[in-house]
Amino acid sequence: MGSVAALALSATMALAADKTIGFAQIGSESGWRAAETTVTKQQAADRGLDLRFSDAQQKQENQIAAIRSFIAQGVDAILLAPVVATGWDAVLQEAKEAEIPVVLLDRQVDSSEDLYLTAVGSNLVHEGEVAAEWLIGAVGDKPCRIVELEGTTGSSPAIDRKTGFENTLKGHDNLQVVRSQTGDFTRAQGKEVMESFLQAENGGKDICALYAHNDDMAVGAIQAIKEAGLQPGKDILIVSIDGVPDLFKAMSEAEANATVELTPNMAGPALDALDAYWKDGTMPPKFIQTESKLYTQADDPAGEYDRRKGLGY
Ligand code: GZL
Repeated sequence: MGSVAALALSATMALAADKTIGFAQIGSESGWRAAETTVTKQQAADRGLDLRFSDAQQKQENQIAAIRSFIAQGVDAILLAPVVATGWDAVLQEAKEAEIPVVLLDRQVDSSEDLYLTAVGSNLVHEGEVAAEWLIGAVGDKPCRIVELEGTTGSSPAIDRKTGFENTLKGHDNLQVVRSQTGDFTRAQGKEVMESFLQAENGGKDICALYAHNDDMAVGAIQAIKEAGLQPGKDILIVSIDGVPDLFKAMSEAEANATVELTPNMAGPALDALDAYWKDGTMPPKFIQTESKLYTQADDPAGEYDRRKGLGY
């Protein structure tokens, strides 16, 4: 690295080195969430930042308490992955009054934009559209009864991924969502709800496809489908979102069909925006969008599994 670049890096490190960040994480409900935590801690360490971490066990009240604690500690910035979209106005107002910038990661809030510096995330509606477009292509004009495993009730991914999927199905009357229920983004609940869908739908014989708002619920559902004596990926097509290693493993065994990738590295763009803001007051855009890429069985799922399995999922 040239001396100028080294100087710039050390200047950034020096700038960041005395900064403290509070990270109010949702929990560890999915492989993707675990990877986001791993990557965020690494991104902070690479920048010489002091990261204080809180795991809210998927409870909003715990995240709010963590934010208040970070404010009391006088941190320089707060990262928040908001478990649900509503109920943040008061605590975000307190952070604003304490002049502590808040950056949202991977989910959105209904609060006014002036209560956070920026939000880093995917286009959640588009993810639902990509999943629906794949299924429309896979099914053609065959009748297809779809069951849907929704994410955490009231979370922006659950709301937006449902919207994108169902809007895209409009006009394709042969495809119909016949049952939809939350599995709270977890494998265990994905399996449990899928068992009830199978029971309600003639042992699963009347189900053509599963749309799961994340891969972990899909992996749980795959287990339930196999226990019901059916072949996931064949008897019941499976499309989901995240791109975690175990979904690629299932695809490599033809037990799943497609996933829309969600990068676990939301912290990189978030910390870059904070660096620029601290350096000279640069205001980032209110939304920094990450990529959404579709992977199917044609995209070397075994290789993708090998590439991803060590990345903290
Ligand atoms: C989406 C993110 C979701 C993941 C799930 O941006 O909030 O939360 O898709 C995780 O795996 O639980």
